[in-house]
Amino acid sequence: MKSVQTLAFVLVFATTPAAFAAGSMAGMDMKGGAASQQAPQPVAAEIKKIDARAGKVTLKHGPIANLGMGPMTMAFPVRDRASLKDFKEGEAVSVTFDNVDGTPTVVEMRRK
Ligand SMILES: [Cu+2]
Repeated sequence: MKSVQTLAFVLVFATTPAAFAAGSMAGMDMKGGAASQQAPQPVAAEIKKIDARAGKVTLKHGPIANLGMGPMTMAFPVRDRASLKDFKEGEAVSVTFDNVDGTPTVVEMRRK
């Protein structure tokens, strides 16, 4: 019985290393903040500028609860930079953000 429980414990962590690492990073960055407990949710945004070469997009975004960030216009690195060719400046999008290596990053972007 004991070995079965140990195996289950190992499997849970072995199958979710990225999610686990991201969660602990967010917790370090925002100690005591309730925001760090929240899973990333899509946020409404408008594309202001695309820099495909740098893999960055400037977004006018609404509040990003999981990053504890209010509404503003700023540039973000994009995890899947090749996806930037599918978008144009001025488009309304729905964007999911997360901390990647401590940097707020676009992890998913969809046209509205
Ligand atoms: Cu911001």
